[in-house]
Amino acid sequence: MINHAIRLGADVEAALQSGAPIVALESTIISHGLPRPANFTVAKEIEATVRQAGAVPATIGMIAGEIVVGLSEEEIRHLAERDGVIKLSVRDLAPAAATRADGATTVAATSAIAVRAGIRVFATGGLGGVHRDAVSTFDESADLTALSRLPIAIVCAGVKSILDVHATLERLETLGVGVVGYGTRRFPGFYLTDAGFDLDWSADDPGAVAEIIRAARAHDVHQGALVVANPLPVEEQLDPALHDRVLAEGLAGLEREGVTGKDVTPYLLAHFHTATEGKSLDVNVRIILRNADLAARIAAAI
Ligand code: PSU
Ligand code: MN
Repeated sequence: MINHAIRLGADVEAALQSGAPIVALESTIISHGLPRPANFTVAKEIEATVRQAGAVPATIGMIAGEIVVGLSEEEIRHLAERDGVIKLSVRDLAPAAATRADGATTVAATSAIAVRAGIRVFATGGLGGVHRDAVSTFDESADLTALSRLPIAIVCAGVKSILDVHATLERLETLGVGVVGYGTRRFPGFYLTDAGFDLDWSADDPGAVAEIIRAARAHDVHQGALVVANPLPVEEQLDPALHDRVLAEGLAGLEREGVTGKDVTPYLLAHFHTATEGKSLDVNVRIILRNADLAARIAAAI
């Protein structure tokens, strides 16, 4: 019989016991979102950023069938460098565990595991959402449904700009996921500062976000997640003309090469990273590090 208990890293276990701030981090961004060898370096930088801002990082993933909250450096290297690491959404966790797979957890799976472990703040790059051709493919990220039922604050630069952002915002509303702009009432567009849509709520500092989280906990009425949408400064965004051109090429490539389902997002991100000669990679890294820093400050302020 396999023991299927979730394993906590030593730092995470100590922080949970003492009530120290913790930030959950996903591993799909490492295995499927960023190219090698930058992915391993960036994963370490993300953790260092969280520590510098006063919280304990808990990178989440699966090693040989075991869910780990607080992967060690060697385990992160393993997920970053090995071929055959599986992209795991919530529904994949049990079959992957039963077959002792190595897997990287998406936003959906990472948030579900974090909440189970007692962690309530999470940092990533951009959320999954409704894909542009969803009217015919029904391709909508399980991130959305996971966030509809999980009490976690997720710091991100909005949803990935490869998606139908407007449809995704509508779905977030339907699913009851809270959205608050960090220092803005405009929804950010991941690589781009502004995706072109207004938000109803904003918060200007970590304390203001923490107050929203405290209110939600005290009420115990709203069960869904809080998306803290943290835009890149305009001078750091990807050039919008370059963005639109590369995205159009990438979408055409999906069609030509018959890419569907869970391969769509990794395909488009990889296309961006090669077609912009690394410019989108630099932007993606900036996004993640900024979000990791903010998430740690929010966790410390709660
Ligand atoms: N954000 C990034 N890079 C990524 C992802 C998010 O900056 O690679 C990953 C997350 O793990 C997210 C997943 O959950 O992409 C969404 O994939 P899909 O569209 O197949 O649900
Ligand atoms: Mn999908």
